[in-house]
Amino acid sequence: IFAAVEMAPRDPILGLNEAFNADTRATKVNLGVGVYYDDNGKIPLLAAVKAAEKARLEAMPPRGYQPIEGPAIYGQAVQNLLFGAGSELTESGRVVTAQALGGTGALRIGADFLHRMNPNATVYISDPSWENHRALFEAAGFKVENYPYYDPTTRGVNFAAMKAFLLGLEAGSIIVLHACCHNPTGADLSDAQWGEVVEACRERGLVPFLDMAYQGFAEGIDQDAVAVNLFSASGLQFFVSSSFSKSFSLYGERVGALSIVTASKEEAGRVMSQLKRVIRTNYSNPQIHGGAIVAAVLSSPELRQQWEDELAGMRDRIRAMRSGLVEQLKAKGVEQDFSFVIKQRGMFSYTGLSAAQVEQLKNDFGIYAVSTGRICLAALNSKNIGYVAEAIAAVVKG
Ligand code: PLP
Ligand code: TYF
Repeated sequence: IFAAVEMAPRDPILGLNEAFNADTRATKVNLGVGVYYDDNGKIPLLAAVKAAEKARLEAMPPRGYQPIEGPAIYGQAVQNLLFGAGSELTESGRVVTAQALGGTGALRIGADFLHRMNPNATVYISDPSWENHRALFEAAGFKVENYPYYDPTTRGVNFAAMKAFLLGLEAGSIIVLHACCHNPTGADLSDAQWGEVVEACRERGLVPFLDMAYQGFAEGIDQDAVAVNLFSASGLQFFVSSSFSKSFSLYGERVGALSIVTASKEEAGRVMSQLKRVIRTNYSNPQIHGGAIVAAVLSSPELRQQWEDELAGMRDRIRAMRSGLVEQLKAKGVEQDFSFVIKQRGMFSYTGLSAAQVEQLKNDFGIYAVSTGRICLAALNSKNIGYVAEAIAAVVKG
């Protein structure tokens, strides 16, 4: 049966973990995968999560099947985060939300649903984008192309090229947009540019798919929802995938959601019926635990406040690591200007390090980064930042 099965390539990011784990050097640092570590290098268990989990364990609830789309309290909590509690959209019944297996699962049920509707549409992702976007939409059956995004000379977005490209697309094209904290570059659109993207989507009849995997990691919950808010105000229909892997530090619980903004309550009913069909044929209904914790935190005013404070703590620590790295590189005599690292948002920086320099970081220092030069700032801490700065200084000075 398996004689002709070829070896598949490893995921370029998750594959790094295997190499990192096999490395026996005590000073090794994993700047590859996008995971938030605290200053002790540990993945935190948030106090708000701990409190909600404790209450659940004490209640010992039965474990029946969930509704296909997850419980209503979860969908409501997700909508409040994205669109604002009491907003026109959340009240209108025009939005459908389904719990999903992380942000990846949300993207995938969205992709499967879209493919049933319009299998011939092309999906456009940013150049560059999260490694899994292309593979995921291709696996759902779509043709996937890039739209212009990052400009290595300015280390920002080439917005003129992006906009011109969008304005040239065929109606019905699906455009995947990073709602905030662009992965891998850390370069986001300005609010005004988001407004222009919304108008381009309207003008060309595009299908916007916002990927929100880092809400709260740039400026704050509401501030990071600018793109979602502008699309909401436009009256257009669009998709949003949410991930709580990072913002709740619940990676392995696989908690996320897909929200689809439709034109009317009646349309929402039809859309949900089809989305449920997609979910049923994939995994039937979502798991209970992680979603129940997120819903409990978001629907308790005290826990929600505690979570927002903890999220702000993660955000501030990443920012401190950004400025710390820039300072230390300067202190180690690096002449190249790295101040762009401070302006980038979210967990990542596109450092401009070449694949050869990344290889040298690994071989000579046991520091693992993605071959594109992407590093995860959230893996730096007060103990390893000096070592990492010294290593980067060594490789850039050649
Ligand atoms: N989208 C982007 C842009 C991401 O960086 C990630 C990271 O994991 C995801 C989606 C997937 O989220 P999850 O880990 O919740 O599946
Ligand atoms: O980009 C990252 O590092 C995170 C984690 O297939 C991740 O988004 C990476 C690859 C992957 C799934 C998650």
